[in-house]
Amino acid sequence: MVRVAVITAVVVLIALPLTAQNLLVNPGFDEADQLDDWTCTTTYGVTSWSTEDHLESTASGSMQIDLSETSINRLVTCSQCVPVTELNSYAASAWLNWPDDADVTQDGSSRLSFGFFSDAGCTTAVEWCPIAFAHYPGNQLGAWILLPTLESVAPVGAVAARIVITTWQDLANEPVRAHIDDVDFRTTTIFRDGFESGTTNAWEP
Ligand SMILES: [Ca+2]
Repeated sequence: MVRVAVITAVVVLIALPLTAQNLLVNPGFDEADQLDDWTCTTTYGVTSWSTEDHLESTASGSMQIDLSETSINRLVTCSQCVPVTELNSYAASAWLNWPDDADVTQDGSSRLSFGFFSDAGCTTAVEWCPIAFAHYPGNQLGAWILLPTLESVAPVGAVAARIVITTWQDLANEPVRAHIDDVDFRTTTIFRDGFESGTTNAWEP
């Protein structure tokens, strides 16, 4: 009986897909009152930590973005710079919620994007990738939505990528609030041999 159980366990382990690790730090905003490792720039906007969690966990929260009604050109951009390997493919996704809150009118947009850079500090861009948009009206209030997953291959010379979430107000004098949670950026390349080395050593006959 024990032997059967061991064999079953081995089969299950073999059947599990290989998954790469999320390269972002603090992607789920698990610690209260902190947005550590995210770099945010704001134009008449405010970022804060919220108890609202994508999975309704009491042990985690999200990033809250507030755009006030009293100014123009309101915008918040938050990003992280992480190392990548050239010619590997990468995918990015994020969850967003426009809360159904009487304090905000909600007429805003948010976009997810990422770009590849030739330096570890993400200052010299090599290539920017397609963008995923969310917009209210258009999305359901108070519901978490998954922004469309973006995928792209790191070009030759890329050593880092910057993952960027930008949220802005579409109409003046209408305050906007958004929650961002469970941002994900990881390689989708499990095995790659582009035969750059001049050998086929990675392949078995
Ligand atoms: Ca969370």
